[in-house]
Amino acid sequence: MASTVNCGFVLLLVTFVGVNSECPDGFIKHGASCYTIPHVKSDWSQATVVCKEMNSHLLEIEDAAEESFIRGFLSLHWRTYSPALFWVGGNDILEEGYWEWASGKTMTYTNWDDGEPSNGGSDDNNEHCLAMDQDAAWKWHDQECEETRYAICEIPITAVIGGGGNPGPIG
Ligand SMILES: [Ca+2]
Ligand SMILES: [Ca+2]
Repeated sequence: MASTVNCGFVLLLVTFVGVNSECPDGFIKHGASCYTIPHVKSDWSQATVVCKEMNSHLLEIEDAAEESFIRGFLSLHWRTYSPALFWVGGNDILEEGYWEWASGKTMTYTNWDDGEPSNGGSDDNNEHCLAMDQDAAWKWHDQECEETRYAICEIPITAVIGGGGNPGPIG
């Protein structure tokens, strides 16, 4: 009787601690999200799939604090990526000049580099995906979605708590 009660208590404790303080393996926590950059290069569309396969989505930068964290992360780790070019979830694929996140959320915070988004200039008109590159000091650029970059992936903590990926201990 007593051991059954203890077992239940321990399981509850493990579950509680797990959902509140842990990101999935390989992700690091900042604010209300977990982040990772897999060492996998692809075009922008495939980058959304790379994140989805890790139960995450392509990064959505929602304020200066989040961008500051990402820039710090990139500044520490960009040398392990070659070339140091990265995809973020922003795009104007559906309607030129209307930038939104891959989830469909409206983009409320932006930090475009001077002259960006350029849409490739008057000759090309084909840049619809948001990139953060080391050679642009991480300032936002629109680039051709077919180019090859690394995906920056994000999981909101609420999604981790909500589960879907992790069934937890078997009772
Ligand atoms: Ca565009
Ligand atoms: Ca551009």
